[in-house]
Amino acid sequence: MMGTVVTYERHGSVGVIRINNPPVNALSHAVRYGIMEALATASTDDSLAVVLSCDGRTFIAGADITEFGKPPQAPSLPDLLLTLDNHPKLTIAAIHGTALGGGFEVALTCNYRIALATGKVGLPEVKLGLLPGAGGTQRTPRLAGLPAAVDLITSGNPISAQRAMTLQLVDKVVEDSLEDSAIAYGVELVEQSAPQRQASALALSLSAEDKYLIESMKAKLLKKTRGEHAPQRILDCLIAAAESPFESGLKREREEFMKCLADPQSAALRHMFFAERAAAKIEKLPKDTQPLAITSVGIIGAGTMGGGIAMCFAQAGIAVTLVDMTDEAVKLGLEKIAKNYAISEKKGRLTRAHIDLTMANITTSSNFDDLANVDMVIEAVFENLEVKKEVFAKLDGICKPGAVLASNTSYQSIDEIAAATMRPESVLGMHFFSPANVMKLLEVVKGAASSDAVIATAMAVGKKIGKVSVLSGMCYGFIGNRMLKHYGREAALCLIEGSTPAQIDSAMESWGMAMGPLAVSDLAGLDIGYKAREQLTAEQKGDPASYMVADRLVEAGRLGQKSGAGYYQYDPETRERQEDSAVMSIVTAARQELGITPRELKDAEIVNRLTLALANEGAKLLQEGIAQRASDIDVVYCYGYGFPRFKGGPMHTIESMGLDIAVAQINEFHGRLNPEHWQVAPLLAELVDNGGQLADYHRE
Ligand code: 3H9
Repeated sequence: MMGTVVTYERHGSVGVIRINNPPVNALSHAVRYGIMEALATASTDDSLAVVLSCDGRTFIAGADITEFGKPPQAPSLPDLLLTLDNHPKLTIAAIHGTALGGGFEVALTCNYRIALATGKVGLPEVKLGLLPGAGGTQRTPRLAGLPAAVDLITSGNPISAQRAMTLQLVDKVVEDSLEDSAIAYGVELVEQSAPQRQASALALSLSAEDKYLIESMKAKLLKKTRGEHAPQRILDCLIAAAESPFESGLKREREEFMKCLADPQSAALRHMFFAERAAAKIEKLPKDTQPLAITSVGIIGAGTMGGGIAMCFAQAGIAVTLVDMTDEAVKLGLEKIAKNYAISEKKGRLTRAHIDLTMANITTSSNFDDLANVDMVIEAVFENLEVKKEVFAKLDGICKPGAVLASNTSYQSIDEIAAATMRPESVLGMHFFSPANVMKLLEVVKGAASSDAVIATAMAVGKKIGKVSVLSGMCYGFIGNRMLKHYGREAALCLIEGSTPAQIDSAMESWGMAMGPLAVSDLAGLDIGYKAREQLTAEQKGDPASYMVADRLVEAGRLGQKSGAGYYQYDPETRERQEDSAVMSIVTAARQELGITPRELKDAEIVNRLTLALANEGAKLLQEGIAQRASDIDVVYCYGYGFPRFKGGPMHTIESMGLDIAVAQINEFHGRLNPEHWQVAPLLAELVDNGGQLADYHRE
């Protein structure tokens, strides 16, 4: 009965409602309907208690995210939970895997909760721009108290079953045999005449301390989750939980949930949820492709980048051999790693025992021959093609057959690097972002000869070390840096046309970017771009208006944060940036030299120019097949370049503004600004003509 996704069967005096909706038992319409039917059956049979449990790898992991935005189908989750809350029999949730979101709300509505010790519970809705919309904001504080509820719901992070028991969100934890234990627990509760405990009936009030906590959390979250709406709405619901009866609080929660659901921020965050998962998939990869086993890695270059990469692997339990030219260089590299870990220890993020174990995974050497037996090598030396080719030729003679040879280059040709070896099929790019131990993005760059197994291996290793990996085809700068060039150019042009560094950065930061483009340049070091331009011809450098100010700053000794000044002056203690009239003098002189009469630029023009420059180039990359799908580009920008996830990345941004509007704006820039910079990407024009969407575009 109940169809295949939900079944109901009797185990003596206990009825068991079992959900089987792989992969994560999400609360799709069929599941909600099935549970409703099963509850109806259980209410009329002679069972004394009802256990709700799940097949497969997890308890219900939440509402079915694919159903959001589609016409609602009864029963809604709130209606289902109303029935569950008022069920005549004693109800018990049996939790394994991850009881998340609506799934945990189902469990919280049951009278009792039993969990496997390995289980986790949480309310991650905030990560989707939502809030728990089926009583989670009202039941959690009633069971666990307001401070714990604030923490759980605003962070969205899951907690262990044990911790949940401490917080009274779970009543019993067992090591194994969950369903049998749940049935036995039901019998035991009935025998003890245990009450049908309803979280909705528990009292909650708002103490002066709670009020203070919520107010301070509001201010803290306003800063930390700058621009995001859901965290503030969550706190409003929690206040309502404490200040009003359950039914009114539930009504408030429903209203706020519906606001979140209709908010473009949630659409963007849900897009990112699926984008991250899609990015892991390699199109046209033969099904039988097996990633190679990677248990040891060699990293060449013990500088900031190589050291950061070494930390990622060591933390994942993979043996690392960190190699540099001299003993002194590797010693310095190792010291830097130890210093980074010491900071994490001081901040309470890592324990000394964990750090010691991690550091034990790293050995150092100044002899390349020590890489003879490693499964993978990642080269992180100076960004120079000739140097990289030399390194790879050397590795070719040393490494065992089948070892994966990866370059961490940000720009250089993987094909030329691969051609320096006799095994180009083993060579590819693995582009980490600085600081490599912090930034989540990994661009896996496929060379013309890279084998399927080698690509699959790099993607799998990326996942193992906690990165979000995105596959990129070969072009100068790959996905991220090729697009960045256009973003940086527009920032520089806005400055010289009449803006200031502070206006440009704060326009982008208010819009949601983690850091404005000129502040980022200061952080990275202005000398890097300067040196790169020195290698280029005047034609390759492009419009002098797009780099003259940056050149002049470097020539004046302003290299960015590292020299205490760049586009800004930096406080030596706090590193806080301050506007500097000396910069505007340089800008004014450059304007005069180029014959530019400054004009006033609106923040909206700055934001539009910078985001459209990114997206237009992104569309070109997509049509060229450099990116597999539009959402991969969004993942690159959100995880590698501080693009706000709640805007969903540059491609989602233009898709949601309307591609026709985006194209019209690019055409307006084409007419008014440098027309060479503003050529509509042919793909965008095609999609507008035939009413297509970026999200559906797949290159044949
Ligand atoms: C909510 O509950 C709102 C309520 O408060 C109120 C309602 C009124 N729906 O991540 P994985 C898919 S909001 C649909 O690779 P893992 C996923 O796309 C929801 N699909 O596995 C993937 O598909 P594919 C609150 C979902 O083992 C496949 O399942 N809940 C959902 O690494 C495997 O996923 C959440 O936010 C879903 N809810 O991690 C939890 N979840 O194979 C979201 C997953 O085609 N889920 N899929 O790419 C997760 O955090 C992780 O999936 C989980 C498993 C930890 C469960």
